[in-house]
Amino acid sequence: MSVDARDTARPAPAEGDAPTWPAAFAERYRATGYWSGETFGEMLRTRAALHPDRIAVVDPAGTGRRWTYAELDARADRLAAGLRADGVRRGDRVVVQLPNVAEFFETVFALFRIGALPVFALPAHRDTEISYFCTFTEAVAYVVADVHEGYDYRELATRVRAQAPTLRHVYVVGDPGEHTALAGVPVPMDTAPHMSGNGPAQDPAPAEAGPAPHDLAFLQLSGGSTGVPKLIPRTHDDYLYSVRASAEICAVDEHGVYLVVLPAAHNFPLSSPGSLGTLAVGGRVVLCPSPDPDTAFPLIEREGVTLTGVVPPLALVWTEAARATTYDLGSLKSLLVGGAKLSETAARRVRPALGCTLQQVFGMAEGLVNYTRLDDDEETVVTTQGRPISPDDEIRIVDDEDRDVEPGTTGHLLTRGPYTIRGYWRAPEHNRRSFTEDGFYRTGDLVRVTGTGHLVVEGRAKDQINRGGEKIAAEEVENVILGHPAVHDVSVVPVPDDFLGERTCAYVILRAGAALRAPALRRFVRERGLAAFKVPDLVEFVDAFPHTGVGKVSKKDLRVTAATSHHETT
Ligand code: AMP
Ligand code: DBH
Repeated sequence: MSVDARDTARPAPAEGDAPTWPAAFAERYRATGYWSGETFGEMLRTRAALHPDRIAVVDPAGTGRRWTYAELDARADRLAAGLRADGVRRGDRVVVQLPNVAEFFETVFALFRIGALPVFALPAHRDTEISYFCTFTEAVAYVVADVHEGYDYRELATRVRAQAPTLRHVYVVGDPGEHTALAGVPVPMDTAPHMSGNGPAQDPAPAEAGPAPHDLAFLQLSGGSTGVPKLIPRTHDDYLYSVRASAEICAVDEHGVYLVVLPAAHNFPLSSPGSLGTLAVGGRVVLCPSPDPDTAFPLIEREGVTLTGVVPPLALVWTEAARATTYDLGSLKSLLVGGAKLSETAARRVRPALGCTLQQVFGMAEGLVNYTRLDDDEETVVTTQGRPISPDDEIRIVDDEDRDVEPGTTGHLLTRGPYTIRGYWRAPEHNRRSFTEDGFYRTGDLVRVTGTGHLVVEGRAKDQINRGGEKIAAEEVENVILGHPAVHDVSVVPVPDDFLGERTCAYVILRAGAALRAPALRRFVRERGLAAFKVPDLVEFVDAFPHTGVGKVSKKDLRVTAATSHHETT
């Protein structure tokens, strides 16, 4: 079926939510075959038809569940029918905040089939972030777990519901409390018959046709550098290309077993090559309820895990734990490490400790992902952050005036390509700053390119803290702290940290006569309902900030101060 034929059969989603690729680029990406004209819903359908009985998802929690491709496919259809009956429509937004449980895949594939857009929240997000996602995206539904790691998401949902007028449904995995159980979403009678068999379900009725491949599939989150997180609109075509190409680069095939160690909704474990890359080639996805070696190592042995992705601090913990472990990690072929810079020292430890290949991955939810390749020499693997997925990923390294720097020199990384967005969702003003006029994304990373085309991350120009792979926009935390009555001004900067790479330090100027101690300020941030990883690790009270020549607060100088001064533990 041609893309055009589909277009006339259904209404297009709201125009203008996000800039897209100019027609000439889109044509080229289709002609080269990067954009294959398939949706995620169709991808799963195809896999389920090819090998219905192969295991797709393993959720070891509780008594353990193993869903075959046919089962995942049928579950996605059944839930899609139920959600449709509840009024969830193509183009609607649904905030999904689930831990690493099998229902994550049931939910997102159901939404993919409807053409409703999951908004991928992280389990760590709290009132501030979730209320923002729900109101800004005008979400119609919110999907949560009941209780996870001692936190009751149903109570969060109750509070968020009171704030977000568009939110009609809260679906809960587990005990729903006052909300609706995801497992109890009723299946309308007329769709039930084809859901009951083991085989793939029939095509849905034309009136409820799903999305086109060039439609948005979901909204991913950006770590960002602004007061509120930015939403990243990814299409079926572009994302499916990036996950398939990633699977190829990481040599994942139907025998691949991927362990989801990081939160399942994060772009790295979702797509690099992640769960979706693994499902796209018929492999097996194993959910890891917690990233510690005591949980992960037994699963690696039992399930014969062949690859997984972790952030640098976790890579350190794992290499340390591997020395003493009694579990057999022999099935592990490669460990992907990314999200933050991996030191060369840490990189050198991976192979000896874990007996597997290291693949560094430097990626971003906005698109561009770089991998060291399996046939790269050891020096390249331990000293670079890889090279782009696609021959059509365009890379520019520029100075502050957007002029190309000399080859091999460090500068700002700009990129454009077949799976890098052309703009954030509903953010026209921000887009003018974050993208060049000819559509390059300003990554905010300072990078140099080696003679072999590998990228080395040398620093960051964006106002962000990278806390072991968890990104914190300084402005978001500053805005919350400014809400404290005793605070006159605040500046949040990174402090180097041996384990996390960076931690956050809030420099605070108090109002004249005001008294405030660090613990009280940290409690204030937490109580405002910000994710715990955004609560400043350190708080320093000062009388003034260093200023730049034009009178702006000099974060550069503050960073140096933060790096060189002795901090009291707060
Ligand atoms: P986000 O845009 O929130 O998806 O975060 C992506 C950012 O994470 C990149 O722009 C980098 O700043 C950082 N990042 C990801 N992987 C690496 C890596 N391997 N080394 C250094 N920084 C990384
Ligand atoms: O940090 C990231 O966002 C990231 C890291 C590695 C990412 O999005 C990815 C790989 O796809």
